[in-house]
Amino acid sequence: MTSTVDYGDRIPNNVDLGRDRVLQRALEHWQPAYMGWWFDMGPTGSQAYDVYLRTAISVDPEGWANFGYVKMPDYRWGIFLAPPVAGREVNFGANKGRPAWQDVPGEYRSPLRRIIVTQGDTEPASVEQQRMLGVSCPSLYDLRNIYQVNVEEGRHLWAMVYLLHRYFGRDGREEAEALLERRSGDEDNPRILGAFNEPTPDWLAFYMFTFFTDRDGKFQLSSLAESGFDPLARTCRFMLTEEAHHMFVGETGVGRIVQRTAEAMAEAKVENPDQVRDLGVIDLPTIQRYLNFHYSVTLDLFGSDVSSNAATYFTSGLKGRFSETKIDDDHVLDEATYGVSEVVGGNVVNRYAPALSALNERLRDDYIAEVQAGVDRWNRHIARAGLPFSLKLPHKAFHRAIGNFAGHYVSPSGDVMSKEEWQARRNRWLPTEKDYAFVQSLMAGRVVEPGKFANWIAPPRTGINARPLDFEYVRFN
Ligand code: BYC
Repeated sequence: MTSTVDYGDRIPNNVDLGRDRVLQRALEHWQPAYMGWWFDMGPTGSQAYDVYLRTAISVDPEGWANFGYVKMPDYRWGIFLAPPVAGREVNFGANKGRPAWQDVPGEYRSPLRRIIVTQGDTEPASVEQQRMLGVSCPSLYDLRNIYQVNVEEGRHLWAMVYLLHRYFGRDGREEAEALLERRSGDEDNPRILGAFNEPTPDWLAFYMFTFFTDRDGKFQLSSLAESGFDPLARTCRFMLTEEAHHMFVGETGVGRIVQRTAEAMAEAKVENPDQVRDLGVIDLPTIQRYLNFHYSVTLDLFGSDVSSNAATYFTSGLKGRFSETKIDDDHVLDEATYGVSEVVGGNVVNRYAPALSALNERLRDDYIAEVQAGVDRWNRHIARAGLPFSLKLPHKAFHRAIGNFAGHYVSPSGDVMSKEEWQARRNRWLPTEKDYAFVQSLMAGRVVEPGKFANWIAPPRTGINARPLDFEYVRFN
C-alpha cells in the first residue's frame, strides 16, 4: 500500500528525498507507524478539526511560516535543514579546525546516535503529555496554539528520524521504531528523560512546561546547532526557528494567567489565597508552586553537574556550548575551570571543576539567566496591580533528582535540611493534590466561542498571524 506514496512529494523537504532510495524505503516503513502513533497518542478527539496552522514548506522566510486551515493528520511533516555554510569547520574540541563532517565519523557513531535519540525522544513525549488538554482549552486561540506546538513537536521527531534513517543504517531504523514505542509515564517503557514522564494535567502546567521545558529544548538545540556533524547542526538550526513560538506560548500563557489573577485581586481588594480562588482565578502561591516544580524538573534535564559524557561530546566536536562560536576562548577547554556547587557538611558550597566536565552546569547556568528574565516580566503584572508579591526562581539545589544535589533536601531559599524537615514543608513548595484539583476545577470545560476567554486567563494582546482575537482559529466540523 505504502510503496505507491511519493514521499518526495508528500513530505516537503530540502534534502532531495525523492532521489534517495534507501531513505525512501525506510520511510515507507516508518511513516505509517508514525501516523498510527499520532492517531493513538496525538491530541485527543482532534482528527477532524480544521486548525489554522503554520506549516513549513521550505526554509525561506516566505516558506517556513505558511498559514492556513489544516486537519492535523494531513499536516505535512516536512524535513528541513538550514542552508549549508560553505567551508564550515568543527569549531571546538580536539577536532577543531577540521572540515565539518558530512557523514558520521565512525569513532563517534555511538555517542552521536545517543544524542539524536535522546533529543528525538522528547518530541513525541511532549505530545503524549499534552494530549488531553484540548478538552479544557481556555479559548480557540489557545487551542490552536497547543495544536501548533504538537504538530511541530511531531515535525521535530521527523527531523531526528531523518538523521537516524539517513546516517545510521539498521541501528538508526531500530531506534526510529523505538521512538514510537516508548510512552511518556509508562512504567515498563518510559521516555528517556525524567521531565518527559511527568504528567501535564492542566493548562497552567502546559504553559509552565512550554516556558521552562521547551526552553531546555532551545538551549540543547542551540548546543547541537554547533555540532561538527553538519546535518545535525543544520537540522537543529531550523528547529530553533519553530521552538521560539513554543516558548512564546509558554511565557505569554503564564503571563496572562498572572495578569488575570493580579487584576482580579486588585479589583476585589483581596490577597488571601482562598478568597482569590473564590474569584475563579489561580492564586499566586499556587502559581509559585507550579513554577517550583517545572523549574526544578527542567534543571535536571541538563544532566549531572560534572559529567564525563558532556566532556566527551564536546571534545569530540559533537555538542558545543550555547553560542559556542561567539565565546572568546580557545574552544578546547582542557586548561579551563568552571564553578559547580555541591552539598558539603550541611551547606551548599561552590568549587571549581574542570570546565570540560562541567559543561552541563554551564549550559544550565546560561538557561537560568534567560529564565530569570521571563519571571521578571511576569512580576511586572503583579507590580502593576500594586500587590506585595513576586514570583521567584527557587534555589537550583531545590527538588533535584539528577547531579550533585540529588538525594539532598534543600529548601527553595537554599537551606539544606533533613528529609523530615523538608517533607513537612513540601506542600508549601510544590503543587499538592488539592492545588491540582482546584486548577482543574477551573478548567472543567472548553471555551470555544470565537473571541471568548476563560475567566482565569487574560486575553492575549494580539492574535496569530495578525488575525483578530475573535478569529475562528479552530473549526470543529
Ligand atoms: N532524566 O552525565 P549525565 C526538548 C541520564 S528538551 C533521566 O548526568 P549527560 C523539548 C543520562 O542519560 C531537550 N536520565 O548526563 C522540550 C545518563 O544515562 P546513562 C532535549 C537522565 O549524558 C519540550 C546518566 O543519566 N535534548 O527538545 O551529560 C518539548 C548520566 O548522564 C537525566 C537533549 O537533551 C534526566 N533528566 O547529559 C519537546 C539533548 N539527565 O548514559 C522537546 C541531547 C541525565 O548512564 N541529550 N540522565 O544511561 C544530551 O545532551 C544529554 O543526554 C543530556 C544528559 C544533557 C540530557
